[in-house]
Amino acid sequence: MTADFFDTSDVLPAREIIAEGAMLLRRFARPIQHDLLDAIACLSAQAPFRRMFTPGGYRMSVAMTNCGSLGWITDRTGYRYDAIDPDSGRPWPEMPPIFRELAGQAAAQTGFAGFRPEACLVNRYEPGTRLSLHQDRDESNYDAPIVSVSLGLPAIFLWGGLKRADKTVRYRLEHGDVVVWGGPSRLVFHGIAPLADGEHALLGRQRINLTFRQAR
Ligand code: MD6
Ligand code: FE
Repeated sequence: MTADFFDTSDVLPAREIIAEGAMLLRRFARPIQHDLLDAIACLSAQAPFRRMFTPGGYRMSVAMTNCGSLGWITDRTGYRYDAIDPDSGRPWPEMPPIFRELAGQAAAQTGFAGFRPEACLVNRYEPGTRLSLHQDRDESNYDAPIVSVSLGLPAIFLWGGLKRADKTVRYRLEHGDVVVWGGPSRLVFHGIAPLADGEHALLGRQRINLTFRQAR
C-alpha cells in the first residue's frame, strides 16, 4: 500500500480553523471508529441507502439514509425534514447514543455547548460521486451548528462563501475527521469534489459522512 506515504496525520495540526465559526478536528472520531461502523451497518439495514431525486428531477449521485427523530429527504416536491422514511413508511432508526455523544463532544470542543441533534443524515459516496455546492438551509434553527464526520476514503471538501459564486478553498477530509460549523459560517456554500478511487482499510471503496443537525 502506498497510502501511508500520504498519511498527513503526523504533520497537520489536530485542529484547524477554517473560518469564524468553522473548525476541523482531525481524527477526532477515530477512537470510536469501530462502534460508528457497526452502528452504520445496523441503521442502514433498517433504512437502506438510496439515491434520492432533487426537486429539479435529477437523481443525486450520493446515496443517503438517516437516523434520529427527523431525517432529511428530497423528492420532486422539495427538500424537507420528515419523521418517516418514505421508502418504508416507518420512523427513521433511532440515533445511536454513540452518535449523539460524538456530535455533542465535537460541538462543545468548538464552543457550541449543549448541541442536541435530532437528525443525522448519512451520506455514502463511491468513486466518482460528488456533491455540488450548496447551503444547508432546510433547518429552522440556524443558531445550532452542524457537525460532520468523515469515514472511509478521503474527500476534497470545497469551502466557499456566502454567495454561490465566491471562490472555494479545498480541504482534504480523511477518515475520522470532524468538521463543526455554525455562527457566521452556518450558511456558507460547500460541496464535495468527485471522490477519487482508492481502497480504505475498513470501508473499502467508499466514503461515509454523517451530518448532525438540530432541525427545529
Ligand atoms: C460531506 N457534507 O461531507 C457533505 N453540510 O459529505 C455537507 O454537505 C455538510 O459536511 C453541512 C455541514 C457539514 C457538512
Ligand atoms: Fe451540506
